[in-house]
Amino acid sequence: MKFAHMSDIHLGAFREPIIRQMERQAFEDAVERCIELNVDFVLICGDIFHVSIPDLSIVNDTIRTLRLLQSASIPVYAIYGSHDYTPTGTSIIDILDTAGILTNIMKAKLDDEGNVVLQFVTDPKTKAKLTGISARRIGLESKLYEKLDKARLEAEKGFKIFAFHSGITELKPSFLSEMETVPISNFPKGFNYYAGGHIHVTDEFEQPGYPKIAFPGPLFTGYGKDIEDTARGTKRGFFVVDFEDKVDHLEFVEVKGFEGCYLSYDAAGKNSHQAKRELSTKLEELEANGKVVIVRVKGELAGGKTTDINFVELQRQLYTKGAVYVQFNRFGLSSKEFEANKLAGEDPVQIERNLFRENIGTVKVSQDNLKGEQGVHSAVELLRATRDGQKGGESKSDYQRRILSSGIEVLKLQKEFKVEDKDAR
Ligand SMILES: [Mn+2]
Repeated sequence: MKFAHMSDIHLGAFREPIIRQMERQAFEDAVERCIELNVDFVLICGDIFHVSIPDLSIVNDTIRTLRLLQSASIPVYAIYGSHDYTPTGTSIIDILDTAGILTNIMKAKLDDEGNVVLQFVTDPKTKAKLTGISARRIGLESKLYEKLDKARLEAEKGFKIFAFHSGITELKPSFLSEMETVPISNFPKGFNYYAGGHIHVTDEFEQPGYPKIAFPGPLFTGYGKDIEDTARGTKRGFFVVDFEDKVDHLEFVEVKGFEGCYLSYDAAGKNSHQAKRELSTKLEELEANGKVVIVRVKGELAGGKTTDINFVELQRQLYTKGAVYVQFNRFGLSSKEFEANKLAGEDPVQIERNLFRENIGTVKVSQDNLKGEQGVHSAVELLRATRDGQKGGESKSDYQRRILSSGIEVLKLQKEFKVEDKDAR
């Protein structure tokens, strides 16, 4: 018996049509591989979509792809990720669950003492038992782990899979040191397989009491750093897990989303015009045809402004050479003469958090949850809530109401604040 374990597909992460097409194709390729490999079921551990209410065209394509599995009688099990979870309202994952396209395996209840009791979903064919914990608002799922009735889960017999969408404190990669994580001891022991999501690095681990913990990493790419890593040769894909009464074998199945090409250029000590000329020469030497080209430019210019380097022109140069998509990563570029507003960090969440952290002291409010580190949290969450754009077909007033209520929820203002509902009157 075998199942596929994938996560962090991030459908809809890119705006550019060409990358969007690759993203869609990568997911379709993955599904087709699952069918060829004759897996018994597919488990997706969160972030299927990049946002909780994606564009309908993306939903439509995704359903079409997932229907291929349905036609092949391969069930799909899933949990929410941090991206496709919504604190208010209904997530697209709920809709797919209701439509029978996939099964959300997080079935949680609270008992009288406030403990979190999880139910198992049994796969009809293999009798594998699945349960897990979806991601919640940043860090909130760690509270669920603390209140988890582990003994009940541990007592259950059979082949058991625990799905989660969180980092594990003991297994956190160094570049994600800022990320909130859950200590391994808060996971129930003795499951046969711990199916992870959220960490965008492919890896597998063994810990005492936790025989196999695996993160497939993004199937395609989610953030800027992902696409850079892929362009540099990091393999993307998913795991296929062979099992009987325990895991026999774990195999990584590669899904090639695109051919990549990467250049890192250090402008340190050059003036802006030298840097521009040199960079242009180096780009000319790249084999860019048919490839996704990622260029990282860093270092402190000895003279001139960073804006003297015309990146639009350099981009055009690569497109002329046949590149399918070009991205310049230049947050590491600065100038001795002109101090640009520069923010350090690898992933967007970290950059945003650093920016809020630098400025939280200037915010004068009475609520404790808006001050200090908690205020930083609230700000990150509020930004995430308000970033969600108006959907096709959603009226302006519905959109305003949705964003307003997400904002109120994030800032924990429900009790003191009433939404004016002009249309309802
Ligand atoms: Mn993700």
